[in-house]
Amino acid sequence: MKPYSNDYLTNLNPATGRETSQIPNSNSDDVEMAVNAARNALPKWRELDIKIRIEWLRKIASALESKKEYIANIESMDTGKPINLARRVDATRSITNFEFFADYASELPELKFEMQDATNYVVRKPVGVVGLITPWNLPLYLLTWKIAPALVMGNTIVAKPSELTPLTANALAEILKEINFPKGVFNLVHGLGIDAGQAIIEHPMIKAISFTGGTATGKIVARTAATMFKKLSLELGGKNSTVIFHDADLKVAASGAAKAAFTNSGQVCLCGSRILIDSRIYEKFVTLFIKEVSSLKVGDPSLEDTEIGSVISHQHLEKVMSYVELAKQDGGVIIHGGEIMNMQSDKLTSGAFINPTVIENLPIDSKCATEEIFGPVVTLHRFDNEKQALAMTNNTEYGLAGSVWTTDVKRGREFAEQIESGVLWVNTWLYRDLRTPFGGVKNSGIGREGGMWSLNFFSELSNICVKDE
Ligand code: TXE
Repeated sequence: MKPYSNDYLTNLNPATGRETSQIPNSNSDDVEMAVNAARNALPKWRELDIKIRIEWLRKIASALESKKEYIANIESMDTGKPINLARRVDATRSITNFEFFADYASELPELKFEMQDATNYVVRKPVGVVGLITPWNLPLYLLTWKIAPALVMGNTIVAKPSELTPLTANALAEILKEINFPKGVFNLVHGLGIDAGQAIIEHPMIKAISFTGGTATGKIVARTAATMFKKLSLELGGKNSTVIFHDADLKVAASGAAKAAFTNSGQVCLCGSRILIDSRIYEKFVTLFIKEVSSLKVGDPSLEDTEIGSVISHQHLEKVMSYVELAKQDGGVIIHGGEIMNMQSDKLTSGAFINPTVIENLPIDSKCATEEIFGPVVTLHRFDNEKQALAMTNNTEYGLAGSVWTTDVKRGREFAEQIESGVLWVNTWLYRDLRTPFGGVKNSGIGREGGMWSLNFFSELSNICVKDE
């Protein structure tokens, strides 16, 4: 769609540095047009029987399924993540998001509360036109995680993906056209956060904002949306701990900790970027952990056996490497990686590759151990007892996720319950049941997504109390 500004942004493949596309640099005029389309489509869409909307979710899922390989390829191209990760995680979960909310919404219980002489009927209505703003790390996965519940609850949408990763959102919009999805129900706007993004946040007709991205941006979004009394869901940054107790199965824990640290080059808000290890098994664990990290294949994301691709951009690479430099100044000892990787193949010489980096000997309150780096960098820390481990785990301004590794699962669960975070795992990581509440506390955001929490966010509940005759 030609933007009013007639201005375009160049989109790059971060692994090769090559241009992949020109995307509209849309502004508030384009957002106005998108909101009008959403508003005009709302009456018909919201009046549809929910069963019809559920059928549409299933049609979208099967259309995505038929294009899964294409989706995986362009997601890998747009983000620099390995093709097998884009297929196994991003493309697969994007399809599952539609299937899950179709199933979940078809089992919605009727909400009724009986009194002695009256009955309360709870009616669920759509919010109206909703704004979805998403980041570059899991582009289609996080966008569809919002689209599916928003649609099934009868809302119409204005969505803006990150300007760094527009391709799969665009592909979804094309697919919706191909399956004759009702016009105006889903409206995609590309462009910068400060222009198109800000215009979405500010638009008075947009009644709810679901945002996933950085904490700093989350603050800006909240400032605007809160005073307009918009419903607001903020999924922000994280600085999550991986806690290794002395009785853990160290081989399993080392493999789990490496996955939690370096999946998607550490660019997942749930990544375990600070590893807290019982002193008694520190050396044994670190040896096993470094063996896992050294075996990770960093390379061309388009190759099936690549496990670590590029980071999202050179700008982000500079940010991540600035933390590595800082770590050295703070007395950190780099025991793996720590350098930008100059890839051999010509195709990748302009890519943004960082060798998975492991740093020890840093104080637990150092910047690298408490600020979100959002790259393939982890810090290792010792603890002598559970009390100390808990204090270390909770001493960040974030509160999103964490994992605990121990063969005493009762103790592991009790420890996890004391962590000030929203999403915790014991002896696993990123193992997800979509019915569960997902989200964080402190600077990791407000609200929860998933199952009933998503449906409640994207609907307004009214209670009708009827007195018995
Ligand atoms: O997020 P941004 P980015 C963290 C991580 C990362 C940082 C920045 O620390 O380094 O956030 O990542 C739009 N009004 N996470 O650049 O800048 C923007 O265009 C309205 C954690 O992705 O917050 C994009 O579409 N919108 C996170 C979206 O907000 C605005 C995952 C996110 O951009 C805006 C990704 C504005 N003023 C990054 N400014 C997680 N929790 O998963 C920007 N945007």
